[in-house]
Amino acid sequence: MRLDIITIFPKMFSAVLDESIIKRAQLKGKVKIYIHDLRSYTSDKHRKVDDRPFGGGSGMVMNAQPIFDAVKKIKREARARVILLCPQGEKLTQKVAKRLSLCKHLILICGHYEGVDERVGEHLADEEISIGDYVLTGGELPAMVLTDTLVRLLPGVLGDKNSLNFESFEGNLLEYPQYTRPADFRGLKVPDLLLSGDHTKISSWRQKEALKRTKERRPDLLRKIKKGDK
Ligand code: 9D3
Repeated sequence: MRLDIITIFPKMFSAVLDESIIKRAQLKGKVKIYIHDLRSYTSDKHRKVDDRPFGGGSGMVMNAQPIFDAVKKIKREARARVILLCPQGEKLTQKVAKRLSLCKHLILICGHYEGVDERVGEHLADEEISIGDYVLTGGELPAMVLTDTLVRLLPGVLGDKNSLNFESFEGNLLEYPQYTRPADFRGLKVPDLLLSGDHTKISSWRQKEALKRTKERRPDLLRKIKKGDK
């Protein structure tokens, strides 16, 4: 997979993308990630990338020109699906991530300020994605969240743990409680059953706990399972 990310804050990305699993995925050649500074595409002599909204109102709106030109230049090298990260987009779910993880090449556009000129969403982006119903200061963190969830789905990035069966289960039930050593931490004990070595019992305990937690904390997920959603 190739990812091109267009942003006015290119420095924000290295702390996330150059560490841990995403770093390893890049080194293994599973994903190529290119960060593009939007300012280098502006035709404005002061390198401006935003302006006041037509019709008035507070805040600034990002200009269409540098974004259109950046995408055009990137697409000259290879065709790609263009995604605008914005609060009005389709909410990112594991299902959306799986669909996008099948794309060979994505261009991610990070908005900032009060928003992006509507013509970007209407005439340039193939789709718009939000990461949830809360207000951020820009699309950079959402682009990193999307990148993270896509990269871990690419074949060969995680181990064989990453099977589709396992993932569809994981997507709709919360995980069972996990413990590691010591078995007694300052008087707080690990359930005896987990120390028993009886894997049949352990497995059914985990299933029961996962279901119990999901009922308590995320009943919406159980309704989804009943409807056959993934
Ligand atoms: C004035 C109305 N605001 C919309 C709720 C304007 C606005 C707020 C924040 C416009 C852009 C932003 C910056 N956020 C994003 O670009 C963004 C975002 C988000 O704020 N929440 C969840 N997902 C995303 S994806 C991009």
